[in-house]
Amino acid sequence: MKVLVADDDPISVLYLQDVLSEWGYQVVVAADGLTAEAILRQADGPLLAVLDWMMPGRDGIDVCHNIRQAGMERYVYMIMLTSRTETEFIVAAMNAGADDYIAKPFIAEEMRVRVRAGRRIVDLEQELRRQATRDALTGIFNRGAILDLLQKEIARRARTPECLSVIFADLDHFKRINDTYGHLAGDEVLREATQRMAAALRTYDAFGRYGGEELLAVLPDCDPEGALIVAERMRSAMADASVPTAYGEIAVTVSIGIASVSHAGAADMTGLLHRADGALYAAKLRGRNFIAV
Ligand code: GH3
Ligand code: MG
Ligand code: MG
Ligand code: MG
Repeated sequence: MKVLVADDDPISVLYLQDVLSEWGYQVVVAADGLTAEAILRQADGPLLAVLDWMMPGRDGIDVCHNIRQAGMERYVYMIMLTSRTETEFIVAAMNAGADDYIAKPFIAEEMRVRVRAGRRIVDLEQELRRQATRDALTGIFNRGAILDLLQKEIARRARTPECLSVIFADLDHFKRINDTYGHLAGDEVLREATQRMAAALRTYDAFGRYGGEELLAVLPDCDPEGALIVAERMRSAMADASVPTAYGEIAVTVSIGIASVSHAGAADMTGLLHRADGALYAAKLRGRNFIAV
C-alpha cells in the first residue's frame, strides 16, 4: 500500500521513509503542501498520508481541509504530524479533516500502529465500495454503478467532440436454459457469458449488469462503427463456443442493441438507453444472435 509522506524537513522524511518501507509500505514523498495535495488528488494517489503540519506555502491543515472539500470518490486517511499537542491544535487538525495525529518527534512503534489503524479503515472502505458497486454473481458493475458511470461519461462527453456509445446485450432464450438445466446451470452460464463479453471490450469500456441477464456496456470515445466492432466480438464470443458447466455443455447466444451520441451538446441518459433498448428489441425480432443499431 502506498503512503504519502509530506514534510519540509529532509531528515524527518528520510527517517519516515526508512521505517515505513521497512514495514512494507511504498513511500511517496512531498517536500511541501502544494505537492502533497496534488499527489493525493491523482486518480491512483495514495490512500494513506502522513502530513507535517508546518510546511512552507500550504500547511498540513490546509491540505487536509482541501482534500476533504474536494469530494473525491475514494477516502484518504490522513495523519497529522505536529509538535503542537495542546488540545486546541488537535481539535483544529481534526476539524480540518485529519483522522489522527502524532506528536513530533514521534516514536517509531507508535507511528507503526497508527498507520496500521489507518490501513484498516482504508481496507474496510475499499471493501465496502466493492460490495456497493459490484454484482455478487458476476463480479461486474451492478446496475447503480454502471448507470452512475454512464451519467458521468455523458457529462464528460458534453465537453468534448468525442462520441459515446452504449451496448445493451440480452442472452437469448435464457428462460429455456433455466427450465432445461436448472437455475444453478443458468447462473454458471451467466457468469461465463459476462466474462467472455467483458474480454471483448476495450480497456476504458465499463460493463455492468443492468438487470437479470441484461448487460450494459459503456464505451467512451467510441463511434457507432467502433461500437459495432466491439459488439461483434461480444456476439461471436458467445456464438462460437458453448459454455461448459457442471450440468453439461450449454450453447447460448446473445442479442445486442447499440446507441451512440455523436454531436457535442446535451444528451440525456434515459433517451440513450431507450434507443439502445429499441435496437436490442429489433435484434430479437431479427431472429436473435444479432446486432442492431
Ligand atoms: P429472449 O431471447 O427474448 O431474451 O428470451 P429470454 O428467455 O431470455 O427472456 P427474458 O430475457 O425475458 O428472460 C430472462 C430470464 O432470465 C428470466 C429469468 O428467470 C432469468 N434470469 C434472470 N436473472 C437470472 C439469474 O441471476 N440467474 C438465472 N439462473 N436466471 C436468471
Ligand atoms: Mg515542517
Ligand atoms: Mg433474454
Ligand atoms: Mg432479459
